[in-house]
Amino acid sequence: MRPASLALLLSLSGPALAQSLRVERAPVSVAARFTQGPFQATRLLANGQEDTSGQPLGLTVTAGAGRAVLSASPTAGVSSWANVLQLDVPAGQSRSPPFYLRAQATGAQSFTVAAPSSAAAPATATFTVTDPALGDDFETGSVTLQSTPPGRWTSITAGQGTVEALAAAAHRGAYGLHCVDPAGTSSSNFPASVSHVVDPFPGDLSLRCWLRLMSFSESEHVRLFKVDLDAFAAGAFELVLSPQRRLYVTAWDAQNFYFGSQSDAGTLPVGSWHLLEVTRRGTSSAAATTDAFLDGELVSSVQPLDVRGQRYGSVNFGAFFENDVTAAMTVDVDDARVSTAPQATFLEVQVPPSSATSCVPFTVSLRDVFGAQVPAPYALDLVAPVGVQGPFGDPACTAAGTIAQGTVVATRYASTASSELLAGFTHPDFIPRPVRSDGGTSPVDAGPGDGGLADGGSRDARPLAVGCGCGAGGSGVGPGVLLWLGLAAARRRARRR
Ligand SMILES: [Ca+2]
Ligand SMILES: [Ca+2]
Repeated sequence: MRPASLALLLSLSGPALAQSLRVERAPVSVAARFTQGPFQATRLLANGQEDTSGQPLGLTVTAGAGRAVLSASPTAGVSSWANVLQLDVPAGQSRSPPFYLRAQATGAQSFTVAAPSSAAAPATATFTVTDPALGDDFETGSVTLQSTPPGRWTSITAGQGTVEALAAAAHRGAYGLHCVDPAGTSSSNFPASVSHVVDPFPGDLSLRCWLRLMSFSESEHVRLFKVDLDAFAAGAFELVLSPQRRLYVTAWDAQNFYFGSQSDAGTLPVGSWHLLEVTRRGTSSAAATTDAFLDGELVSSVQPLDVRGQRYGSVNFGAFFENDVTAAMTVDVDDARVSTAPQATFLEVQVPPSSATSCVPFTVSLRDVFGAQVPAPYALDLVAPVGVQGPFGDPACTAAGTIAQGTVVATRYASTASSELLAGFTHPDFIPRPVRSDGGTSPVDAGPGDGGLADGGSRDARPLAVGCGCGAGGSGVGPGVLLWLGLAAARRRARRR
């Protein structure tokens, strides 16, 4: 992704050779608490060309106090971040050093670039800050923020191994993250992972990625996801792969006591892609839950803990930590995402029962593991099943039917001789959950106001209402129904512990 160019024209009066400044930055909207950038200021001649002939030019970059902090390095300690940053455009050069931003509050924000030694009026860049979130499909081919083009992560920890974006590691798109943790001999316990150090924040947090375990020595407990606290006094929670490839989640409470169990952990197969998720919810109460899901099914849960007061300091994916460096693992990661709310797990396709035309409508939505509808994290191009043309965006089946980022429920159309095939639309980032609609309620969550988890209902208060699966040719109980009954059983097991 190329940085969007935002022209900040500063009318520089006086003798300065620079006639204007331009600031380039990546997104128009940024996520709070995660490092954004790099940004760079460029001085331009009056004709718009870069000015490489000028004298040194001092710049002051200012973000609103309490709203955002700035730094010349994405990996510098938290203390080096401030809301005012001094930079110099060197003599004979047109560009400032790169600089980085951490927004601390959501909503409309800005930072200002000024050249105080000149008579230029300050110029302001505005952007929208969303809730804390990080997403990387690795399609830049880069990993860290300081790479060219920039990746998403503040650092790589490779120890004696390697961490890089490779085509062979892609689950979706052109690149994925390839992490090799060899059988080491040194004392390093940080084998092969990517990290993002965040401006500390508390609250609910969900992590997910597609992961393919290529090899594993099965001799050690290795942390795949790890969320650490800002003080590094202890972790917050983590997903562990143990020697029999059992996956289980662990967590620390507010007193730094450690909880976790392999008793009902799921098993991660070797050589195939799987969707791994860990969700922490209820952190404002004395009973936060931390659950791990394998391909949308609950596989491990830590008993409710009081984690109030914890503030997250970093998130990590890959092979983050092992007690015994002789453990070895190679793992591929793609579509890694972090957010404060549970994320999309399932792609649900609903087909109305009476669709006899050649251009047939159907609805598409994404749901999290708890059944709530969630917005599309990016624009979705669905994959049509064999024998179906589409999806289209119009009832005449003529226009492209990409689903825009942020869409919650979309109606799309497809050309097919049999509407039975429509439930076969897929997207590689989500678990398919085809539903034969009876024209009534959705199978899991009727949406806002139904008292389900999306409305703040309690963990197990959600009625496990399921679709009837009774459309033409339906078996009566579809895979989605079985999946949700399985989740309910897993929850009951978790409660019994
Ligand atoms: Ca990718
Ligand atoms: Ca190792």
